[in-house]
Amino acid sequence: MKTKPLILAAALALTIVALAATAQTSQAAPAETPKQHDARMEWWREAKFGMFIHWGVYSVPAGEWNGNTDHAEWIMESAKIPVSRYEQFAKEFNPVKFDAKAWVKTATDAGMKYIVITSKHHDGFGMWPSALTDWCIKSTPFQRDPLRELSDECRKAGIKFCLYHSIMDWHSSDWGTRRAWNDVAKGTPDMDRYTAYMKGQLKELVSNYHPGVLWFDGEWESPWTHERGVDLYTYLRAMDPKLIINNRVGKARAGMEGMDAGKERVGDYGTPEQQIPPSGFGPGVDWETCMTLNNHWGYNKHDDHWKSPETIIHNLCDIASKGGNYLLNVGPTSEGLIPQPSIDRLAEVGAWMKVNGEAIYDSGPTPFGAEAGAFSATEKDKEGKPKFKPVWDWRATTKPGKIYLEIFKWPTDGKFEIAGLQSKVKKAWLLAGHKKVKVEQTATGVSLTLPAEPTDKIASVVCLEIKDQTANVTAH
Ligand code: FHN
Repeated sequence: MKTKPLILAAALALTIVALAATAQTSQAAPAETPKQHDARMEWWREAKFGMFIHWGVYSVPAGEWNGNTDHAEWIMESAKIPVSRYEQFAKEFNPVKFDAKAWVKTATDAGMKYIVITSKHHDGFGMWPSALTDWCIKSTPFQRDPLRELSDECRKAGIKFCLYHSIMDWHSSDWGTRRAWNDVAKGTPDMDRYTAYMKGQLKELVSNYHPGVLWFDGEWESPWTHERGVDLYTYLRAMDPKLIINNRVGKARAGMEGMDAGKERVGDYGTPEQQIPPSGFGPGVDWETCMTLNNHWGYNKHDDHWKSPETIIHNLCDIASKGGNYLLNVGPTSEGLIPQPSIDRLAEVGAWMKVNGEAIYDSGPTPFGAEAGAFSATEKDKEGKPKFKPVWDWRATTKPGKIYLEIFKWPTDGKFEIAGLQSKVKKAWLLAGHKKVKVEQTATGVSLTLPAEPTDKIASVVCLEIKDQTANVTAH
């Protein structure tokens, strides 16, 4: 067979495989080639860092009920509050200090490129003036539209406005698993009627606020099925072909690990929750770790267990080194304020991102394999994965022709060895201050000579400009 037809045959085979792969990850998607899928995901893949906002009438009790102070957005369920009593919180919800511009500034000052805010959490309360129910912001003294104000400010600031929407709805008479304490529900649950109601509300949200992402949640209960997820995904993507939808629209998510298991899957990216996977998932598999800043998603006035800026920045580097996004949560008060400890930490993260964001935004995963960071995990599980959160000494991210080293533990002798790097390093410098770094290519890789002191107490970044577009690395 002549070479040319052979190449054509190979190209055709590759295209068929690629289309099949895309079809498998979003089997219900309107027809979309890999190129069109990449174009749709592009802004999200470049963004890397977003703000999650859990805000609703549950911020009124602020985590406390009958002496228990460990509640938050689940308080209706966790305290089994009769829905008729829970509805009174709406009459007390009047966030007069809400300032969308200030919230967006907190996000952009942190280096965040998108905001995902709860339009409706499991309590069913709509944070916008819905025409389909009175169980929404219309029934509060706060006669404004916070989603309108926030989406407008996001647009002005050039960041993406996105919405979290719970499939499960503890308030609706039609949600399939009715709670005993739902003393306002009428008749018997009807999931077809509920799905039509939810689709109607989602149509309001997509048409009025044009979210970049619909972040579904609350999909785990049995009334929601894979088939309903596929139908909803298809309905929404037809409504807005640019819309990105996470994997919780379907039923394939393997618990808090967040990635799809099995064949019946739908949605555009995986959603690990409160955890960072031990490694990435290879090219074309998108994922985003979501995390609280303290121990609660919704506001809890007693929760002062705040993550340090060091933990947040190390998490951000670790997640980016594995090819993921980081969605970090704030839980505003019923007055409309983001807690000051959240603002303070995010400001410190933003100062780091201002100098080092080049290593994170639009970056690719480490070329050295997920465990090449001299981590010291206390033990490994049966698959050999680190069982407890490993302590990383350094991480790496990439761009065409570049490797970024995010160094957490500064070498005392000034020597930083990179085993296995075969690519020729044309030059290297510290992102902070652009000070040149001496590079020696050795038989086993590359050795850097670093200044005595790190440029940053949390993570100092060295950029290596390499001859190859993609780093050539021998097995680590
Ligand atoms: O039940 C929710 C919880 O309230 C919160 O919204 C998180 C954030 O992703 N998701 C669910 C718990 O997995």
